[in-house]
Amino acid sequence: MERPTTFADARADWDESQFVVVGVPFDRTTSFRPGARFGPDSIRLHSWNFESYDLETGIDLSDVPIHDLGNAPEFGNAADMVATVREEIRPIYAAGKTPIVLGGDHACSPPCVEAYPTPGELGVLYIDAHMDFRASYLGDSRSHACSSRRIVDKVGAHHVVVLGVRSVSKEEVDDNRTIGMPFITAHEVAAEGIESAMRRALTHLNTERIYVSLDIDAIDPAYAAGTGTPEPFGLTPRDVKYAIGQVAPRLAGLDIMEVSPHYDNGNTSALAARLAREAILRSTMARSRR
Ligand SMILES: [Mn+2]
Repeated sequence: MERPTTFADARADWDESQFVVVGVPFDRTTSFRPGARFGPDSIRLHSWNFESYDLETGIDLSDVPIHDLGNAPEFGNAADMVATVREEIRPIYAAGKTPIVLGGDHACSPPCVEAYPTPGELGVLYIDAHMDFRASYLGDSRSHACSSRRIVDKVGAHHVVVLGVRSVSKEEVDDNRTIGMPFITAHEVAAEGIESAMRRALTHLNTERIYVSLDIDAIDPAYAAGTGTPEPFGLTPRDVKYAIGQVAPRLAGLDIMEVSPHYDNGNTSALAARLAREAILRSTMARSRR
């Protein structure tokens, strides 16, 4: 049996791999309850819960070339982390592979986007309970409260859609009046349905490739309690599964952030692992049809 310290079914070596799992055990910018640094290994552990065969797609993940690079090294401050993660992710894109990044707090996402070779051509679906649109938070422009703002800096406001948001400061709303980053609230998703919401999201994200950044707190705390800043009235796991499926044919990369296992009975880590597997499955299915 494989070491359960790797992501399940990650048997491929680097050269033959198509998907590359990377953990970023960093939570120094967490604004409420800490612990997301333990997310990557907990998600890996729970990934072994699942059958390698997927009933819906007919794909066996043991046939999909997945490589696990392990965790990025220890970090100092957020700026150190950003510089290190950029360098970890850059060769994955350069080799034509798809990064699957496990966090870590949401500060770990912008460097994964910044590492993309042509960020001006990349769309980003930013799934989160929070807008994360502060220019700076507590003196740190690399705080997890600023992550969508940093991504907008890199790819442009018209190439980012925030999905599932329901918590935002007045300043963020005011700033966005001039910047114009599109967002779809969790309340809108509940009212119109995820199919309609994703049609609207993909109207904005008319790029060839799309990166998905998933803050697990986008999903309702009833399903995903193991996170640092739980926010009621969230998306369902099926909403997010559907969103990932819609983006998968154009998937450039995926991250899953803010899983904080010490507030969890295991279900949040299991859900995160399953959604990472869903992205790999749906992307693989889309490739096989090309
Ligand atoms: Mn959040």
